[in-house]
Amino acid sequence: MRFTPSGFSRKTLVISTAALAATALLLTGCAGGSGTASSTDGGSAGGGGDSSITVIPKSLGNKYFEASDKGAAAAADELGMTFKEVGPTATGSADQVPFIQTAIQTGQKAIAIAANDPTAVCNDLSQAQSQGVKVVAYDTDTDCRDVFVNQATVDGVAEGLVKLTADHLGDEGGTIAILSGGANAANLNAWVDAIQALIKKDHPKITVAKVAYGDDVDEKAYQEAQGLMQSIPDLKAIIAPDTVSVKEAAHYLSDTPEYQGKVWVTGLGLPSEMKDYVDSGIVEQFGLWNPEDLGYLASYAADALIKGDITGKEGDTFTAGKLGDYTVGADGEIVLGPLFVFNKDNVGDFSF
Ligand code: RAM
Repeated sequence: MRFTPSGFSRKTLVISTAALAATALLLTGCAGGSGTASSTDGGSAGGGGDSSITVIPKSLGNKYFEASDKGAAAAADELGMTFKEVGPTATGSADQVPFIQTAIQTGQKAIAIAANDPTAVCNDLSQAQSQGVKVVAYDTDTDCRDVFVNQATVDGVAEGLVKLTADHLGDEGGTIAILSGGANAANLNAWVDAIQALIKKDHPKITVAKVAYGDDVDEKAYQEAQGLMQSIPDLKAIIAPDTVSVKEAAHYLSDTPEYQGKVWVTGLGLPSEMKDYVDSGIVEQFGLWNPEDLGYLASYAADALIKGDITGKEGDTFTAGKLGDYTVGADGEIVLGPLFVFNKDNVGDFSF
C-alpha cells in the first residue's frame, strides 16, 4: 500500500507549510463568478523554471482540498514548477470558469481542476487545450482533459462503503439514506450510482430511502442530515461519500442524543475532521485515501504531460516522485490506489 500514516518527510512538511502560508494570503482579489474568492501564488513553494501549474479545487475552504493542494504544491516544488491555487468559495457549476480563463491569459503550462460540474467547464478547458495548456482532472473527472487522476476506482469506493454498512446492519438489513455533496459532481454521482447498484444486486434487505445533497457547505449538509433523520422514521444508517457531508451528519448526530445508537453514519471523511466523532463513539468507521498524495500525483502527471513523457494514451508510464511509477489506464485514467478504512485504532495516525 502506497501511503504512510501521517508520513511526510520533514523536508516536504517545510514546503507544504510554505504553500499553506501562501494559501493563508487568500481573499485578496476577485475574478468573477458568484462565490468567487481569490488566488494565491505558491511561487515560494517552487518555480524558477518556466513550468507552471494552476490548481483549481471544487472550492476554497474545504479542508479536503487544502490537503490535496498542499500535496500538489509540494510536488510542484520538487519539480521546479510555479504553483498557484485559485478557486471559488461556492460549488456552483460555472464558478470555476473565470479561474480557467485567468490561467489561460497568464500563460500557465498546466491546469489541474476538480470540476464541480464536468460539462460546465468544458468549453473553457478545451480553449486552454487548444492553446497548448495541459489539463489534468483530479479528484473528479471532466469531459475535456488530457488525463484524470482518480483517487480510487468507483467500484472500490462503493464496495468499501457498502461493506462497512452491510456489516454493521447485519442479516436483517434496513432502511438507509445517502447524503452526497454537490449534485453535479461527477465523482459523487458515480459513487452514489455504484453504491445503489451494488446494494440492489447484493443486499436485497437494504433499502435506500433517499439521496440528499449537502453541496459541500457545512450548514446545508447539517440541515440535510437533520432532514433525513427526522423524516425517515426507520432510518438505520447514512452513507455520506463526501468529506463535508459525513462530518456534518456526525455533527448533527452528536448534537441529537435521540438518534445516537439508532442511526449509524459512515462515508468518506478526513481523519483530522472525524477523530473526535470516532473517539466519542458517534462514528465507528469511514474511508478515504491520502488527499495530499492525490494532489502530489496530479502535479507529477501535469509535469509529465508538459514534458511530453505522457500524452494520456493508455499504457503511458511516468514516475511520480516518492509515490513511484504509474501507468495511464483506459480513457486516460490514473488511479492513486485503494480505499483505506479508518477506525478508532488508526484515526489518530494521520495529519490530513
Ligand atoms: C469532498 C468533495 C471531494 C470528494 C471528497 C470525498 O471533499 O466532494 O470531491 O472527493 O469529499
